[in-house]
Amino acid sequence: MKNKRKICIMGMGYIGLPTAALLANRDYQVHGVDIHQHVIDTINRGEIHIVEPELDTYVSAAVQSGSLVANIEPSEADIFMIAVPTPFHADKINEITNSPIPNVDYIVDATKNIASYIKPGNLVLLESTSPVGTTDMMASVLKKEGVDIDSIFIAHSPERVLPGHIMRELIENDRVVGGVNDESTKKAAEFYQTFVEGEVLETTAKTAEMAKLTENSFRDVNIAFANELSILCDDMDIDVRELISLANRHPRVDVLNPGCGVGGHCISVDPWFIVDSANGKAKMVEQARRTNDYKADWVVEKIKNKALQFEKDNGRVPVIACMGLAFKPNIDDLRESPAAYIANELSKDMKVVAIEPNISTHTTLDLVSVDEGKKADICVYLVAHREFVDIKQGKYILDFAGVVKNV
Ligand code: SAJ
Repeated sequence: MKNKRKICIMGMGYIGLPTAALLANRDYQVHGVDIHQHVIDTINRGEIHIVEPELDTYVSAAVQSGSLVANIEPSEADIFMIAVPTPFHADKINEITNSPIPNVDYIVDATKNIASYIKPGNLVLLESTSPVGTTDMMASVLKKEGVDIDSIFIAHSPERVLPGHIMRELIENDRVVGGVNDESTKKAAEFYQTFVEGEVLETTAKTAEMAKLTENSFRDVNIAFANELSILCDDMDIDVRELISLANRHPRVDVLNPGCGVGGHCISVDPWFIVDSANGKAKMVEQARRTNDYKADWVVEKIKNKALQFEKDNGRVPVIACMGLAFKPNIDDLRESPAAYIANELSKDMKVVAIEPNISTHTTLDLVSVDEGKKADICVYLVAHREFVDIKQGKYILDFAGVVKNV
């Protein structure tokens, strides 16, 4: 058997696991690391702990062939990849912009964890979406841990795959790669070229970091425009989806879809990384974030008003069915989900049932089936899951997800 290149991937989440499974099926020997023992056990059984089309097939094949092994500890490798979350600090706020502060502690911890396994000639990659300067910071952490950073290669290549299409996009998307120096950029680009069919675009680490934040902020700003339009149209009694489909017939206009807010661990988070470091200069990026967050509160108010109307008409408080909790259609991911936020807010003082076909339990909400949900007094569409199509229209239906046509 020929010698496979070894890769140690830190973080077996939405990016780390698909990447590990793909590479293990592409002639790499993969060592996957996670801090949760149940994640390790699940992967080593050839199973998955997240919902992502095709991922199960890749993981079970990789584990069966022995080319993917998960462990709580890192191991020696030719390539190290860090794909851990970058959340916010729970207890700190940027006082200039009154905005959340990115928390890169998981990156620092993962970097410290791999330090003693690194040997000259190794390539260390950061894939986590990160504030500008994080790759350089990672290099200084390695240096402090005693790694001779002049003898290794360090680069950032932000992941940019769309949940729901990860296995395809990992291969097909163009990839931005930026090293802490030219040699690192070259080494990292060579690695990505072994499995990426899109173009591998070389730049610096800082530009690569900012490119990723730019992509998600671009989308956030454009969704904020759609969400603002939906609020204006509601006042004007105009169907916003009809309006947008008409405006989009202009050859240079492409308005996105309004929804109940913006969620997920990417678009609702990453723009704050720009705001945090911009000293009040990232005005449009900041306003988009606030508009998209406000949309969820606006939806809560709309539902409460509908409930009052029901009570007036029927002399009793309604049961409200929240259709969808995930942050977008046809996934099980509830991270930063505006739909889950809305259902939780309503359940504080109203009778709420939740319908989320992609999960089986919820800690705070009462989950019922799609058919049960349809029997509720008020049906609120928060996410356009495929199970929700062809739903009846009615007086007590609110559609924030574009499920019901011409309500
Ligand atoms: N949304 C709308 N209206 C739209 C499109 C999306 O309200 O027209 C909402 C969704 O419902 C969801 C949120 O925006 O709540 C984000 O969904 P998304 O599908 O736009 O994006 P994500 O968060 O699943 O993935 C994004 C992608 N980035 C871009 O498209 C620029 C993906 O390529 C990134 O890899 C990913 O973030 C990431 O990991 O950063």
